[in-house]
Amino acid sequence: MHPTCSRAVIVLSLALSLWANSLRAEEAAPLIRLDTVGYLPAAPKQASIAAPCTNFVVVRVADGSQCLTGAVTGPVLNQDSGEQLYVADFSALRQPGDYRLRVPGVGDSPSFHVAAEVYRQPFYLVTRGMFLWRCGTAVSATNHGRTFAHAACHTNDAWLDLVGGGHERKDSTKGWHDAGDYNKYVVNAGITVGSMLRAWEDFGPAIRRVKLDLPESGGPLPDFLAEIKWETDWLLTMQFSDGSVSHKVSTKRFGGFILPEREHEDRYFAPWSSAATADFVAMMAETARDFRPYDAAYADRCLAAARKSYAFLRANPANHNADLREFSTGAYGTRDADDRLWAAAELWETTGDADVLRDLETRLRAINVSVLQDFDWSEVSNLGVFTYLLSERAGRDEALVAQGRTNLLATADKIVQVGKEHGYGRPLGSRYYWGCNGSVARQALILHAAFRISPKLEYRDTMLAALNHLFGRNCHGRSYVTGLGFRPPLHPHDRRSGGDNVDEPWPGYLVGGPHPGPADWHDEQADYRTNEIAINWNSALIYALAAVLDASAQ
Ligand code: 9MR
Ligand code: ZN
Repeated sequence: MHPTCSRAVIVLSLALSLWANSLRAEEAAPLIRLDTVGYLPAAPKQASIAAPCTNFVVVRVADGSQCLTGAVTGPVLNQDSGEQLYVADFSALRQPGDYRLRVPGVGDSPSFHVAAEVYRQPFYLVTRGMFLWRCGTAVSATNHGRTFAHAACHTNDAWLDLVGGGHERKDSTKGWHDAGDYNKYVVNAGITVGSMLRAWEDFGPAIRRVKLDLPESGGPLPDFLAEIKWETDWLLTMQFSDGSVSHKVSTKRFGGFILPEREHEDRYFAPWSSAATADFVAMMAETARDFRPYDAAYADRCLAAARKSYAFLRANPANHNADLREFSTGAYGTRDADDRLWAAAELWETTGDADVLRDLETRLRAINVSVLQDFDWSEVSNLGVFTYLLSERAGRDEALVAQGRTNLLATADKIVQVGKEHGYGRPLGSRYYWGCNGSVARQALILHAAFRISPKLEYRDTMLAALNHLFGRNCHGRSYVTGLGFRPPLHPHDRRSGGDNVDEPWPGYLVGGPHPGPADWHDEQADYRTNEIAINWNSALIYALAAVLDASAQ
């Protein structure tokens, strides 16, 4: 090699290695891991520190002044990550402001807020995420000076070819895109709408105080319900004339990373499934009662749709999975027992129908009114169990209610315990799977249901711990929500974020989270297993944030 040339190679490789080092340095997780969004004034406040240390100082961002000092505890081995972790408890910090945690010998943490409204803007952003997922219309939002927008998309939904309708179209526009992909799936709508309506029923007054700046704002519906209606309007199009419900509207294959209005592949109604039909009943029954005060005609329409599909299910009691062989997009295949239980619970709660109550209680007995520690789209029995246990209707089997309450409290206590034992306060412990971040957030539904029958502070504290974890008290030391907190995901598996020209991802989205181990999260667009976003996970975070919106209710 020519000497000049070899010198050039050396210089180049030196430059490359420096660049690689700086990249690595930038990618190293901060060693002080805490909620980088922030804390309510009266909330417990803890950081996990992954380096030897003895004491900590809380400093004000504004002037560097010290406002609290303390000794750390530990180290304790965190089983799932294998790290020796120290804990700084700075719960005594109650004064609103912007702070950092300084740990001598380790460094400064990312900054965080303490404020009564600390979760208000996150709630706004994450709920606006649902608006930005709207299909069939143009959407636009500005965050931190950047505008995220797309034109009206998928306005031709959808073809009936695969459901015996010939090469014809029937309207199935509106709804939310499911996730990083643009398809629309009824089963995943189930847990999503179910979690959001539960939030409305549990925290409606606090939610109403947050203006969502929707096209419908100022109209007859509260903003939050107007957003949900975009989805339920679409769901109504998924019901066939016999009462069965199509499993999804989808392209046959996943499309590319382009904005949705550029996707022109044919989209088809999939055949019916009993799980989708049951979830439809539950959602429509719940929508009917929650919308009734604002739009009685819509409530009537939803209730009629729910009754019709419920009658279909009673006449067709066997589990029926949709034939999806034409598709390679999301399957959301699931057995229907839990969905049927949820359907009966919501229809009974809305109507008080004794026959539906009998069906419900038979199903509750079959599962011993058990309450699961975590749940997502494939396991919705908890939603039905909570509706039953928290109902004010007469006529329930009191022994069953007592059993259910005992189970609920035992599960909530277990979640509290698991969170306490985890090095990052993660109430899901060491369970890591596809979408586990959503399940961490969704534990707030269980904890709040328990809180309603036994108002223990530790149920609230564990909900907050779940938020702390998702916003940075985790082994990455980063926020898992786009546009929020410290070093949030920049490359989520999201076709809009990958298909526009904006240098940041669309904001307000919780990524699925690490698995199979806590360190296995990669902020890369290609990593759909850990870095995708989805309506069901966001809905859980919406619930968890709604639960703590109103700090005065703590
Ligand atoms: O959330 C779903 C997860 O539980 C499954 O394990 C996974 C594989 O079937 O699918 C996930 O759902 C995806 C869906 O199938 C298509 N849209 C994106 C969803 C989130 O990754
Ligand atoms: Zn669309």
